[in-house]
Amino acid sequence: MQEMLEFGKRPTPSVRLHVAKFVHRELAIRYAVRIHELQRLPQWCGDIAAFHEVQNIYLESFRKLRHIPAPQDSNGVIELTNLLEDISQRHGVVLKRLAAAVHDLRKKGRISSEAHSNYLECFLDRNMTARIGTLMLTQQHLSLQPGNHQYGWVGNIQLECRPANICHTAAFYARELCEKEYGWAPEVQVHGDTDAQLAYFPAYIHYVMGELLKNAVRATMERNPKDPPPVEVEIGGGDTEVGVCVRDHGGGIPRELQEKVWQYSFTSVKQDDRLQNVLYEQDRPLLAGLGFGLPLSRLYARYFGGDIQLNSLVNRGTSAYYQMNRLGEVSEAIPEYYLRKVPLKHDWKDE
Ligand code: W6P
Repeated sequence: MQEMLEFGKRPTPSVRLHVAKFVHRELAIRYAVRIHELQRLPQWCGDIAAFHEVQNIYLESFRKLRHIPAPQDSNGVIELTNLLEDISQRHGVVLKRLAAAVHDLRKKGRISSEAHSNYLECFLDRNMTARIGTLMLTQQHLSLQPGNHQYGWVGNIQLECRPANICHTAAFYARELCEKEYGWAPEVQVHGDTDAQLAYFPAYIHYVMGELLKNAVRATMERNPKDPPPVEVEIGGGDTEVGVCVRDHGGGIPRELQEKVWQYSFTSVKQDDRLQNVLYEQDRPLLAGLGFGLPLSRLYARYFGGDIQLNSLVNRGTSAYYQMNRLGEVSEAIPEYYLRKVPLKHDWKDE
C-alpha cells in the first residue's frame, strides 16, 4: 500500500511504464488462477450457466492480455490502457452473474448440505478477494494515465478521505431506496468525530456504509413503519484507525440468523420471482436481495486490515461496528486461514 502511494504521487512516464509492465504480467497470472478455480468447480456446479459465463469473461480477458506484448514504451502503455478499459467494462457483470449462480444452486437444492455450503462460501471468498486485487491493479493503472490524475488522490485512494462525508452520501442513497420501497424512510443522524480523516478507498467505504445503512433502515421500517426512530451513525477517529458505528431500532437479528447473515448464500428476501428479475436486469439497485452485501462488506473491511461486527439487543435493535485502518500503517494482505474455511485438499474433491 505504501508503495502504491509513493508511486502514484508523481506519475512520470517511467513510473507509468514500470506499473504497466507489472500490471500486464500480474493480471494475466491472476485471471489464469481464477479460470483454473472455475474449471475445477465440483460436479454439482457443472450445469450452472452463470459460472460458465463468468469463466468466459475471464478467458477473454486472459487471451486479450496475452495477445498484446508487455509494454516497452508509451505506445505499449496506451495499448494496455485501452485493453484495461475494455476489461473493466466487461467485468462489470461478474458479481451479478455469481449472485445468479448462487441463486440457481439454492433453487436446485444444491447447497443444503454443510459441505456444499462451506465449499461455496470458500470459493466466493477467494474469488471476491482476488477480484479486489485485480480491480485495484486495473484501476491504479488507469488512474495513472495522463488526464486522469487528480490532486489529493493516488489512484482510487483519497489521501484525506472523510468517512463522515461518505456516511451522508450513503445515507442519502439508502434512504432513497427505502422511500421507493416503503414510501418513507427513517432519519439518519451522523455524529461523533465527524472531522476524522484518513488515506483510504472512498468507494469501498461507500459500499460498506451503503450496505449497513440499507439493512438498518429496512429493519427500522419493518419494525416501526408509522413512526420510524432515527438510525444513528457515530464516527470515532483514533491514531491508527477510524471506526463507524451504525445503530438501529429494528428489533435485532434473531440469534439463529446471526451467523447466517455473513453467508453469500443467505438472503432474507423470500419472493423468488422478484429476485429472479433483478438478477437478469441491468444495474438496478436494491434495498435487499442478492445476499452478497454483508459478506462482501466484511471482506472489503478485512482486506484493508479492518473488520465489521454486528451485535443485537434482543427486541430492541442492532449495532454494526466497522473499523478502518489508516493505510500505509498495515499491509492489505489478509491471512489465508481467514479465507480458507475448509482445508485446500477438500477443494479438489467432487462431493
Ligand atoms: C438489522 C439487520 C442488520 C444487518 C446489518 C446492519 C444492521 C442491521 N439491522 O436488523
